Amino acid sequence: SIVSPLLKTGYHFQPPRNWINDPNAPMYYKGWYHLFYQYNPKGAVWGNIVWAHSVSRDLINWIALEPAIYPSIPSDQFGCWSGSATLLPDGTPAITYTGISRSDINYQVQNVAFPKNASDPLLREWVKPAELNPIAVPEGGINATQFRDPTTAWYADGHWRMLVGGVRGGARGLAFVYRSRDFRRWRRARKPLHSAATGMWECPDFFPVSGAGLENGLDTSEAGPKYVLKNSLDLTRYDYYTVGSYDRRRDRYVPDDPAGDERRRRYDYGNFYASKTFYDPAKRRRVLLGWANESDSVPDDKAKGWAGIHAIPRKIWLDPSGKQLLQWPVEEVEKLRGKPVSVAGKVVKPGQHFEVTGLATYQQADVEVSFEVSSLDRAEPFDAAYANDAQKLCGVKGADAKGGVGPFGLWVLASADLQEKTAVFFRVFKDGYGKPKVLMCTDPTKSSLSPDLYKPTFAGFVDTDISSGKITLRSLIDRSVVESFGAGGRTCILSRVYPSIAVGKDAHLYVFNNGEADIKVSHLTAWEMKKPLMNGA
Ligand code: DQQ
Repeated sequence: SIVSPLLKTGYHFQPPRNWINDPNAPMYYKGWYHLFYQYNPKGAVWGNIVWAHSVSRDLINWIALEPAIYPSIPSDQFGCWSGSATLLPDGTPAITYTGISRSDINYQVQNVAFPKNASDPLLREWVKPAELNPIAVPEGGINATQFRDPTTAWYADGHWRMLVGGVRGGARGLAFVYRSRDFRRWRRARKPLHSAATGMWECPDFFPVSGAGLENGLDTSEAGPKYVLKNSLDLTRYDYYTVGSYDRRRDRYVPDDPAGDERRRRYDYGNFYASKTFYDPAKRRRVLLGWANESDSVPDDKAKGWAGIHAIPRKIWLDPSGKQLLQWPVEEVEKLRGKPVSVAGKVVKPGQHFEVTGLATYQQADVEVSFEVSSLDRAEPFDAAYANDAQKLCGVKGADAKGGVGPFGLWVLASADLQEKTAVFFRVFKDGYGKPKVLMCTDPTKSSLSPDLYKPTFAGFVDTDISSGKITLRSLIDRSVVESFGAGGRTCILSRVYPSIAVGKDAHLYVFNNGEADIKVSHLTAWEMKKPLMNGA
């Protein structure tokens, strides 16, 4: 293989081998975090899907258990696809998930499973009551091949509700609402919770959030001042969300922004899909988990023997503006921080860069930087043609394209000769009214000399006030993944890269400035990251 086995991530969630995709049914139960995930026990490509199962005390150290949900009844005999957990009023969990009941057309139905022994905090065994399953079938004209991924249910006014993703007329993505009094018999509501002209919705997620700027999470059944609806668009393979209101009587959701479904945001502007949140009562927070696919080739995945990781769990809450979410790696990841090095008050002149030194390697590191731009005067004019396409803009103006204010940021997983480097950076423009517009990018076009890699440039705009000149960046570097949080988690970008030289001790870290304005690194700290327990790997 051209891709080195040394690129296997260390502190991002993954099993020792084989294919993984969506996180399923995350929950906190009797002192343990449970995470199930779509898994192929037989290889490093998608197929033979079962629910693998891991448990953790801290969302960072993981212990692998036996697969929990696997084909065993007629209504899941050809696959156990994604689903969610709901904690019932007596404290026991229920899992709802999609089963494939016919192999010829991937016929999809929804099933329910309960713990065999609810007093086992590890929830090792699950039963699927024959008299209940399937709990929902694609009746009434529903497209049976596009009907999946039940959400965590919530309770209101005497009824449970849960969503199932689907599509109408081939083009209108939607979230069906199912209601139940007893969590056993479910009935579809006539109208979906919401729909939009986006194509199929996979893995919907719907949850209340506390008021603007409040960090505490809400249980899925609590009434929130605001709600978030997320769906994973099969067409683009990205996760989108809107913030809005939920009418509990009518079971309808309305985005706050009238153009909400067109102006929807992404959790992550990089490689991040099929995500799901859960409420963590232990720390009163809502946590987001997501899947990041590989971007090397399928033959490489087979040769490596593994494919797919999960992003670092992120705490999420509503931004003070109320318009978007903020995301931040769960605080527990900081337990992995080893030796730090710091830089303070260092100015980077136009066209200059410097290396951050002092750690043995920068292949697994947590880096936090505060930048200060000397002046915004030289910001380039913003071309409104890119208003809805940050990624295209960054494709045109990559890390090496000289600018006014920026591009400035980090070169991570860089070789000493800079032949290989992944750039994570900002670039500031000025719109027609002279208002600064901030772009955040990850440019992996120089990340590897290896052939046959998919190296998309990823980018998002950052809704932050940069008039003071200040902006922060955090990057979690883990061998073949770079997960970055701009401006305190306003814009996030996860990117997979596969360096061929910038591996092991040859992975370096630099700060660069390709703009015309001086940039000051007010503070930078980089920590070596230790390896947690990772499913026995
Ligand atoms: N992955 C599952 C589906 C889901 C898709 C199958 C999203 O349930 O729609 O592995 O990645």
